[in-house]
Amino acid sequence: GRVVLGPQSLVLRGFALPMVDALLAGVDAVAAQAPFRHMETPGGYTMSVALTNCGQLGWTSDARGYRYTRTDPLSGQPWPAMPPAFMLLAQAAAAEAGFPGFEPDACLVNRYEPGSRLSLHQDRNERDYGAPIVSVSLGMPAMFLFGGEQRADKASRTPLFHGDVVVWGGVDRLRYHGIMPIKDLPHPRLGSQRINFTIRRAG
Ligand code: MD5
Ligand code: FE
Repeated sequence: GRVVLGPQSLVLRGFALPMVDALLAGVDAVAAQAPFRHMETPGGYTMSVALTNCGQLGWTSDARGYRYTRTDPLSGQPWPAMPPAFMLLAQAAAAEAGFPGFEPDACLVNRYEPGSRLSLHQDRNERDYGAPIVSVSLGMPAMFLFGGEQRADKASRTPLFHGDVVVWGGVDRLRYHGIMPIKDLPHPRLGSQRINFTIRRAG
């Protein structure tokens, strides 16, 4: 089913389930080339979420700030190519949500362990806010927080489950959002972790 989060954002429940095998193989291939790591924030904290990237551009955080780079700072090599299954799924979900012609060039892959969280933030390092962001959730469930355009705006809570796909765009693109600390509810396939990847047009 579909759950409306906002005027131009939508949860597609279970949309990724038919492709889970290919998606997990893609995550493993990406992580083999560009391992998950805990990045530093400009404020001096270490992120509780481990992340990596694939595609032409990858998101990085360090003491200097947040930005997209063409190479992995750990290896100096280009980020791994975006697995075809990621691209196909993202384009199908975007079209389904009313964003035809999505041409992503970046994918940020997050790995959560019990207790990992992502505090309220906006995604504003991409060049063109006209393109949507497509997010895929795998493994343990999470409680997604969805606020407004101001940090202080009240946030709604929506659970996200294995196989759910969310599409954000248009007027909802710059809304604050986050993930509550993950509870340890081991998943039959992925154990005590949650994988989320977000497919974007960054450049
Ligand atoms: C996650 N990831 O589940 C979360 C939520 C991120 C991030 O927030 O930046 O990697 S996926 C939700 C999301 C992503 C991008 C934009 C918006 C929501 N949004 O505009 O609300 O790991
Ligand atoms: Fe985000």
